[in-house]
Order: sequence, then structure tokens, then C-alpha cells
Amino acid sequence: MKNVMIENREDAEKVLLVIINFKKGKARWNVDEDLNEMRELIVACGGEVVEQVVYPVAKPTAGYLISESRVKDIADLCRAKTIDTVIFSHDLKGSQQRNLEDVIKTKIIDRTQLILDIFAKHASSKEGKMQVELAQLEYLLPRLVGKGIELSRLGGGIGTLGPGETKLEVDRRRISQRIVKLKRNLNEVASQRALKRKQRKNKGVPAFSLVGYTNAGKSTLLNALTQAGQVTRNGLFTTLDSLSRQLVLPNHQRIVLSDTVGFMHDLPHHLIEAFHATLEDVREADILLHVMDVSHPYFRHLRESVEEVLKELESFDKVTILVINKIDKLEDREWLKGFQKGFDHAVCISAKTGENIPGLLEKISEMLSSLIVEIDVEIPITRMDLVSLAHEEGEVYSVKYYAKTINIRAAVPKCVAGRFYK
Ligand SMILES: Nc1nc2c(ncn2[C@@H]2O[C@H](COP(=O)(O)OP(=O)(O)OP(=O)(O)O)[C@@H](O)[C@H]2O)c(=O)[nH]1
Ligand SMILES: [Mg+2]
Repeated sequence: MKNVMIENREDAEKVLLVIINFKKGKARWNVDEDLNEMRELIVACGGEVVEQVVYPVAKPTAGYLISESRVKDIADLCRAKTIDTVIFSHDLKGSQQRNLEDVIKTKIIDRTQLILDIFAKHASSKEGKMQVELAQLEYLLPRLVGKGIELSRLGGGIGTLGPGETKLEVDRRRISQRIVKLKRNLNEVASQRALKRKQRKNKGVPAFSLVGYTNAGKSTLLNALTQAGQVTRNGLFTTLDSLSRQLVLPNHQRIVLSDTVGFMHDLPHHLIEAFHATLEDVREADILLHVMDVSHPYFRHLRESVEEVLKELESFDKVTILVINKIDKLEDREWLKGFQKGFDHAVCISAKTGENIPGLLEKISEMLSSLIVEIDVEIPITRMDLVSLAHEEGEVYSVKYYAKTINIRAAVPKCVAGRFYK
């Protein structure tokens, strides 16, 4: 067993971190990456990693995930170090979690629960809170089987935020009813958002969405481009809600730019589902700005993880600008040029210092042209509104009036072109 003493903070919940290193199938993420990320997640939850152990697991056991002798080692360690909580880097089945708690006699938390906890801590809007509660209840429901009603026995701290004790103490039926209600409320929110997007689309304003790994600098970039005043912080999952702002480009074109929740590798499926309304901005965007923290030691893996989430959101094939961010943190930039060349559309910037923001704006304008189409249409003479639309949103080459029709030749945004052909 490899034990490492780490840090000391008086009031924080004392955590033993258990990294499960599967011998097969988890080739991409190495132990160090898991360790770093789990530690960041625990810090974001207000915990202090007092000890960490790494267990290679060839074949997970049904009862505890790890072998019984390892469980006893953990129990001894917890007693010796007065550990409050043991956090596993891998998800546990409800039965495994209960069995581990019975032997180790501390709270046992898995990665999904940890992430849900951070979301619960950071949710501030009504919609954000509903989405987190839905994800938490969906996580909880299958774990209630045969468990009775003792879910609150473990007291406060990590893994107990969110729905709260009183809600946890209701039975399965009431939780199911609550899930139905939350889904209904969130569907209403989703339709309101859809309406807003439709109005915007009708106006022909192209939509750009900032996506990327959590902590990549998406909100910092939104602020740099639009003075949105979005909260930014060095930590995981700072932004949970979508925020859209209009941006007028140097050539006077207008776009809408949206910031949204950050991604992470192996994001719990419940979470993606529950954040459907928020993530709809990504699905509906015309162009994505994939913000990547190039100073992160594992940025290549993080980029791949973002692409996996985009696939899950059916948005992977959208036109995407790779925004290579935090270049101010690099000591050596020589290799960047070669790296950048590997992508169709990539720009190196620092959202924090403002370096090469003009280059990014230029790229955005250039990409906008891919959203413009030329039209040459006959419309009824009564449809003067379409003539106005062409003038407002596009570049009009000619307008010719006939007895019953008008001929318009113009270049207009793709998203409004269809209206001329109805
Ligand atoms: N040095 C440097 N730091 C940056 C840059 N961009 C962002 N940061 C810092 O990175 C941290 C995260 O920035 P955010 O803008 O909150 O990141 P985010 O992608 O919105 O993160 P989530 O909302 O958690 O998904 C903050 O401490 C920022 O100040 C940059 O270009 N250079
Ligand atoms: Mg953010």
C-alpha cells in the first residue's frame, strides 16, 4: 500500500482518497491524472486529502469493488488517522457502498457523488438548483433498494449536500414523484429557452457557444469579449448556468456568445441528462468555440474528453474553433505553431491578458462567412418584411419590383435564408 501524507488544514473534512487503477480498459487516464483530478474535486468540495492510496484492481469484486484485505487496510488507516470520509475514484454500486461503510465505519463517497456535491455547492439559479436536485435524486433512487430510510444517518459534509435530510428521508415513491415534477418544471424552462433561441434565430443573429473542460477559461473569455461580469475562479465547475451576451465584431457583425457548464471526463450520465436545458445552447449553436487550457499538463486528454461529451450532445460535427488558451503561462511557445497547424481552425490566445483577442475576433468573422449564403428569389409583392430582413441581416445586391413579385438578390445568414423560400 502506497501512503502519502499531504496537507494539513484544521477545519476541513479529513478525506482518505482511494484511487482504483484498473489494469484493463482505462488506458487513456493514468494514475497521476486521476489523482490530480480527484484531489481538485475534493478541494472544490471543501475536503482535505489526508491520505491517498492507489489500488491496482485486476477484477472488481461484487461485494466491495476491492478485495476484503484492502478494505481492512482502509479501516485500520481510517482509525489511525481519524478519517471522516473515504472517497473512491471509481463509482460504487449501492450495495458496495453499504458494505464498505459497514466495515470501514466512515462515510463512503464515489466520484459521481463528489461531482454532484460540487454542483450542489455551486448551483445558484433556480434552474441550476433544479437540475442538480434531479441528478442527485436519479443517482439516489436505485440506491434506495433494500436500504430503508436511513440515508441521513451519516450526518453532514461531503456527499450530503443538495436534496437535504428531510427530502432524503422520504420514500421511493415520493422521490419518484419529485423527479417527475422536476422534469416537468425543467421542460418548461427548456421551452422558454427554445422560444428565446427561436426569436434570436428569426432575427438572423448567429449563435456561438463556448465549450471546454472545466477551468479552461470559458467565462474569462466571455468577460474579455463582452464584459459580461461572469464569475471566474481557479477551481472546478464554477459556472453551472448558461449566460448569453451579444458581441459586435470589429466589422459590425453581431453574434450571440453563450457560456455554459464545463465538461469533464466520464461525466456522470445523470448530470448530462439533468442539464439538458442548459446544454441545449451548445446543441443549438451555429459555431462552437472550444476553449482549451494549453498550460494543463494533460491538455490533449482533456480535449479528447470534451470531444466525447460533444459526441454525447450530438454536437461533435459542428464547425468548431479551437481556442488555445492560457498561452501566457507557457515558458516555451515554439511548439505551438506546429500544434496549431494540426487543426482546421485554431487560435492561440490568453483570455486573461488579452493577448491575441483581435486574432480570435478575426477568426470569428472569417467563420461567419461560412454561415452566409447567397439568395436569388422571387417573393410575393406583399412581403416587404422580407426586403427589410435582407437589408437588416445581409448584404443586398439588388431588389427588383414586378407587378406581383419582388426579386431579391442578397447574401444572408444561413439561419434566415429558409424564410425567403417559404
Ligand atoms: N494565466 C491565465 N489564466 C487564465 C486564463 N484564462 C483563464 N484563466 C484562469 O483560469 C481559471 C478558470 O477560469 P474560468 O474562466 O473560471 O474557467 P471556466 O472554463 O469558465 O471554468 P468552469 O466555469 O469551472 O467550467 C481562473 O482562475 C482564470 O483567471 C489565461 O488566459 N491565462
Ligand atoms: Mg465558467
